[in-house]
Amino acid sequence: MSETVQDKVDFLVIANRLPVDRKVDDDGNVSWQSSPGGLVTALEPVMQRKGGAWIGWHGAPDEVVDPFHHDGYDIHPVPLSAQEVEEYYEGFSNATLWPLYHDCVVEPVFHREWWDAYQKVNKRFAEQAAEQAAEGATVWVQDYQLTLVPMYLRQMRPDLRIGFFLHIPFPPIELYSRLPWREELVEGLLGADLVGFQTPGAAANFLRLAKRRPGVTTSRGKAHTRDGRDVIVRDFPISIDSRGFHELATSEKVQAEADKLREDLGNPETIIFGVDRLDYTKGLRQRIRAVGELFKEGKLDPDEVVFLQLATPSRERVEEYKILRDDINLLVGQINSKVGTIARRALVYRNKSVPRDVLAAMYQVADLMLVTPVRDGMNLVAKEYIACRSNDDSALVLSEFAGAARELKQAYMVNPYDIDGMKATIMQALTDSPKVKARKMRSMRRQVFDKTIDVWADDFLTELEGR
Ligand code: GDG
Repeated sequence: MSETVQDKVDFLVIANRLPVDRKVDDDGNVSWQSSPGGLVTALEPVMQRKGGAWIGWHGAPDEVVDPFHHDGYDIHPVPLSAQEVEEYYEGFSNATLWPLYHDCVVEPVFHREWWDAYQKVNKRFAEQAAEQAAEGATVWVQDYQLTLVPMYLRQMRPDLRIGFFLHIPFPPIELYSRLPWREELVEGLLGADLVGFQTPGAAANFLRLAKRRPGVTTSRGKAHTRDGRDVIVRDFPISIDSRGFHELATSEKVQAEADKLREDLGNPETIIFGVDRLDYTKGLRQRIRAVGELFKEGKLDPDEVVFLQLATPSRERVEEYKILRDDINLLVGQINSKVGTIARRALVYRNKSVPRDVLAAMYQVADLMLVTPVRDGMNLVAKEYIACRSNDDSALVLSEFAGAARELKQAYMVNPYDIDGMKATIMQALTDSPKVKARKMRSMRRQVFDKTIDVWADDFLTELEGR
């Protein structure tokens, strides 16, 4: 395959961010390295096979970066100004749509200037794709930052096959209807041939809204548009590179890392673990409160049990995230001042990201995994734990409000708003017999190793290209 950027391609992915991170060495030489996300792992082989291109922002404002060839496919960086990052990304995407789509767990903020920027940037992404796509190409648009792209792209290039996948929940009509631009976003998605969601419930919520558009009718899993097209609407639950995670977690390097980690934590009998982006949708306040109370009440003994919580910094310039960070720091401080000792803390809280092998080691040592979002599209952490942890004497506590709860039915299910219920379930997960836990783990492992990220990508593209 050629090493130069192609003029036109048959397969394009459009996402807010590129799948590569820039590295600058000591001599100032610039190189780009694949960012190790699930989406990249799933789509790289597809793009290499089809000769594809990825369109997205490279992460630095006010800078134009020329397209380049990377690892078998083309990269087309889309420039964003500092003001656009503030208004389109931090504003409309992360302070309007993100909370609105997560059941308004914090109040969504509506600003007309943010909406203007959102439209402008979505148009730019669509224009870039229209330029790069060969006749009849397949274009796969990712996530809530780019909801208008299918509509713009169809106006520019009706010959394309356009798919859209939403990684986050899609809210019920009663909440969605607050959005001043609710019609426009529904029209945006109806520009696609296929709209995928994480769960059937999200797909049903969208179909209910589509049906309200003038001239649009719906029938099982389809919206029929004014211009006579059928838009398929259904769920495609996303997954992970299960084998890749398992191999990493059982490698010698990670085993050594796991031994070191256990030692660093003071070789406790039981390790409880949580890992999330520091986001208010992840239920951290409730989770930390529940575990803190169990320590305070003496149900968990700090001489035997450690709760390790990793919270990866996220969206730090958005107001609600600053508030959350301060709240959690305070809560952790309060708990640790009452239980445990300075030498041995009950709650080990780390507010920084770790390399993937360290994360795999954390999954490996975790006897109990807590995944308790108040709302989550899927939640990959739950699946990663199942793929990495090889000991059968393990348990996953999972919120019923995560998309993953539909598939990981054998998890210990909780309602994160019910702190007493969550405490009781955590204790049950810790004290159930090894036989019960082993049965649950085996069943969830089957699920996670059967339905991998490749299956997800294949399902979506087969449906899209079969049209
Ligand atoms: C959105 C939706 C949906 C976290 N800390 C570190 C680290 N991570 C990795 C995890 C996992 C990923 O980040 C988080 O994925 P989630 O699915 O849990 O959550 P979101 O970021 O909110 O993702 C979600 C997902 O899209 C996919 O469609 O499931 O519902 O909200 O992979 O492992 N990775 C490393 N170090 C860390 O410190 N290396």
